[in-house]
Amino acid sequence: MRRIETRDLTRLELRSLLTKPSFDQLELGETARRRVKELFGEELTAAQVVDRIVREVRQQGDQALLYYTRAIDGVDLSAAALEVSEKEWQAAYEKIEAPVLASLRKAVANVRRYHEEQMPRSWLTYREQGAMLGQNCLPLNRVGIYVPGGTATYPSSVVMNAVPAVVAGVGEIIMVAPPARDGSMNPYVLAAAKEAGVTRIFKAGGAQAIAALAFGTETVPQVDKITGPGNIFVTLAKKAVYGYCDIDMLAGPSEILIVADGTADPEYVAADMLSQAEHDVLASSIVITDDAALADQVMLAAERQLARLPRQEIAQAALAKNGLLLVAGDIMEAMELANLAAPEHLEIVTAEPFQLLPYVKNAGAVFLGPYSPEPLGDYLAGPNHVLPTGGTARFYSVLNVETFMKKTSIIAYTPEALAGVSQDIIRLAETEGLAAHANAIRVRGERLCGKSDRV
Ligand code: HSO
Ligand code: ZN
Repeated sequence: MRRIETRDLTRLELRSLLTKPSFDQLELGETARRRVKELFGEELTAAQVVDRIVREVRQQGDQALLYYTRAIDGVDLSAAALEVSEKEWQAAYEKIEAPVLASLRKAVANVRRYHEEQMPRSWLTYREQGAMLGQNCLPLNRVGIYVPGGTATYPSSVVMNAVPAVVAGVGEIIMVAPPARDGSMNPYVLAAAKEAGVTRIFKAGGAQAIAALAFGTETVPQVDKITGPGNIFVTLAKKAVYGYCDIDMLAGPSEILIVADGTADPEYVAADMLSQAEHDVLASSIVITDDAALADQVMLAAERQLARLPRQEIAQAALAKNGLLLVAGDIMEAMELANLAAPEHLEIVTAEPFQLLPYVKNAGAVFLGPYSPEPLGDYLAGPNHVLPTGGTARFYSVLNVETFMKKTSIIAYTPEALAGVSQDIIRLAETEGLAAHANAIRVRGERLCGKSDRV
């Protein structure tokens, strides 16, 4: 982990240190490259692999989906076995511990309660002469949720994706997740899906699952929007199908940025840094402080705590690559740099954290004070943990109820109200050379003002 004083760096150096778009890392590692060559018989980039898979699933449906499930996940399924049966789903409850189920239920309840507050309202209002204008907020009809496999199989993410969709009133929530080699699904993920309100689950992962959701196959229904994080193939596939259906965002590795002053406990700060570092070797954990001694203490505490972690190797690699202790001139400079980084998670651990809140311009989620550690938000507080990464908090929002809704505007004019604006519309239409537009107003002229000036 590096320790740097901001006064030793130029503005440009600071910027490049703090802003690393996740999509720059969308390249294949050595093993993946070898696997691609085996599978396709030639060297392809990740984007080329995804283009091919998406095209084939779009054209051949189940056949291509099952082929890639066999070739990539090593599971030979029939079309009939793609969907998780109700019996298989229920059996998950026998495999999980009662206290885990109880905690899951608590998480679902908190997440639901929080998201209910976000529900947008439809509205209708009056304008001059009886005109009415409004906006209807409608849920999407059917959405797809992607759940990754491997070491990133998180039941909590199932809850975070599905519950806002349920609150929004989405008709059907289709979940996809890659099956294990023996064709089974993670029982915690299945139970979380049931508790959260998922409608159907299919055993499919990777770009092939995203394509199946976007275009539909004989077995997998087509959805209006796909949410949920995934690996490089999933992320590129979401990019490729965007426009055919909607997507939430392009998710990258987890990030935490902690703004701390001398009042912060270095053990807490180090623990919170490690909580994100253990997600992924590409995760980023940054502390910005105005107290040089705190930076030194955090460094020592992180080393000590790291040695005791089961996922030590991952966390250590993450800290070595993207771990950073920045010593700033004062706390306002720290806030400015935090906004530049636009982190997924921003913790403010200072004497008066609320006083700094108005200065937060770019962050997925903000955690205030020493008793709001990031994992509280990951699991239980209620706000969503699907957040913008890679600096995209500059323009993306956290996943929320409106992610699963769309808005339709409503216009209802009376003859008097239309008469009042006819001349303006005609003038604007004619300025654009659109005579038929102008005429749609003119033909109503007789009724509107008692005189006929139809074309
Ligand atoms: N911190 C992750 C979400 C997560 N953490 C799931 C634990 N489980 C999002 O950046
Ligand atoms: Zn986490």
